[in-house]
Amino acid sequence: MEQLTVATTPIEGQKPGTSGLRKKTRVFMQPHYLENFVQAIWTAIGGVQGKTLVLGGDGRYFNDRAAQVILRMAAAGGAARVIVGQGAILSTPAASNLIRQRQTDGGIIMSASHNPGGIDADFGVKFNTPNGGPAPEDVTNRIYEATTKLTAYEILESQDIDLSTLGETRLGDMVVEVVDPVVDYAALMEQLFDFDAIARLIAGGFTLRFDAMHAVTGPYAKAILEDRLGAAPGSVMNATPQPDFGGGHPDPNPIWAKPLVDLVMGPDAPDFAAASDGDGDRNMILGRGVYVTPSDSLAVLAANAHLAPGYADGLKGVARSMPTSRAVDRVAVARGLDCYETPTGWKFFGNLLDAGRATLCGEESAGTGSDHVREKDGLWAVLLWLNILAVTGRSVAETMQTHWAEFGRNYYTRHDYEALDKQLAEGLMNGLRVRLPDLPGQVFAGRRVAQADEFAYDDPVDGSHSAGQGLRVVFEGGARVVFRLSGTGTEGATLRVYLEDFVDDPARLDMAPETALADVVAAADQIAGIRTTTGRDGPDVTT
Ligand code: VG1
Ligand code: CO
Repeated sequence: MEQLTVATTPIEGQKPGTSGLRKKTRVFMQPHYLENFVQAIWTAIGGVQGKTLVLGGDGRYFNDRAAQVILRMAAAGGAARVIVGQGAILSTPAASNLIRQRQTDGGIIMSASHNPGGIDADFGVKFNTPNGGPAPEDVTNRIYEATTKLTAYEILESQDIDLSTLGETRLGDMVVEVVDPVVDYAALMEQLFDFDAIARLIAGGFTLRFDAMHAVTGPYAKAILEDRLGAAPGSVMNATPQPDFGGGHPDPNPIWAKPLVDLVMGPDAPDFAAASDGDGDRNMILGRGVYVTPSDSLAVLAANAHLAPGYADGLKGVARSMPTSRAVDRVAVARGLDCYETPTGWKFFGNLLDAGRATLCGEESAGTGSDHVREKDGLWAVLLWLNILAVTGRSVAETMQTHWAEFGRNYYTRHDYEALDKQLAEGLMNGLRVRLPDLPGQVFAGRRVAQADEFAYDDPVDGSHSAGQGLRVVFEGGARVVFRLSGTGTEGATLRVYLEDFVDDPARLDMAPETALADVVAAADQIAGIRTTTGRDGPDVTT
């Protein structure tokens, strides 16, 4: 086998966003594109000589080809071993688990998460550090810097490696170890949760549905929910991963998982339903007649996690991303827990988890997780919910009523304006940024602004500073609007508007969120001039 040094030049725009580098698949398929980025990762981590890495992805189009390239480049860089999920498949949390469990030097996850897959859709590559978590900003900055200076990359010339058979093979001097993607992850779940209690609940007639959305969690959910916990065959829907996710967006929210939401709102509703995303790190929780907003789900899990064996000793603290509703803060206050507010993106939770300051973390974008891995974890959230329901004997609806009665309710919704012209979206944000100091005291749609600022984060563990993390406007009485541009989109710009209001009047806990938040929505539009600037009548996606 020959080792090649291929001359290349820097490719513009290889800057990792909220979660790795995401681009159109065809962009990734351009000559040198993937290779350049992988070489930049190697540079940023001081090379891969003698190192052990984990590799896997969500199975989307180009996953298999990219895996072969990454393996050849790891071998060329002198890596000792790469642990690969069979078929180059690993869910993001399973990859995080393997990186930690096998004490590796990190790993590469091939995914564009909830973005659609296919040759005309999206692809992505992300590096995770030895703690199992997404590379923090200093590493992603180094990766980006390396992409701007590349002159060559190293790759081994070889035939494709067979990734369909479990066991060890060699690529040059490097060992390629193909592992079952599900086994270790399922074993971890069994340690954290009372599988017997959940199995008894299900045996007693409790029904559930899990929508894998033709994405990576199908095999995981079937193995755990159906095979181990006894859910009826077929409880896991859309269970076979497909390179284009069946043509849909593998995004577990009421828009893209509408059939599941319709099911729980209809006459044949199961007791519990859930969905996960392309790479298995997100979750949506539903019960008969109810959709649980992700921010509420985080709060419920924080309030009840001690009911599961893995968390029986209580929580060290909780953390949420800034735009996530402050429902979990109320639980933290009531239970005497530290509560951290971080920028958007799981990479910001890593230090808090490593330092033992937080046990549970969550984001409004349907991400919840704990210190069991260093990624958010969709199936984990589903199992924690099931464990809690098994212990309390309550339905999902009763769980929410009980929670709101105790802690009050943070009504919450997010409005996304997608594929906006980039300059226009940046102009809107810049215009608003300069007006922030003038907002306090002004009244919009009957709401008086108490405070307005741009969020920045000082990491309490390593002291790193992250600026420009979203514009927030807080109103008297506790309502809040946050404006942010997405860092995962691959087309133009996506404006996210996060809307929240707190209510603890027992008579007002049962409103429709769009009613409860109507004037906050109106205030947000007046403040930012969204309709006039974008020319849009309303958001493309409401979650
Ligand atoms: C979005 C979400 C963020 C999440 C990120 C990655 O980022 O808002 O909360 O961590 O996606 O999730 P942005 O920058 O587009 O708002 V995943 O499941 O796509 O890896
Ligand atoms: Co994801």
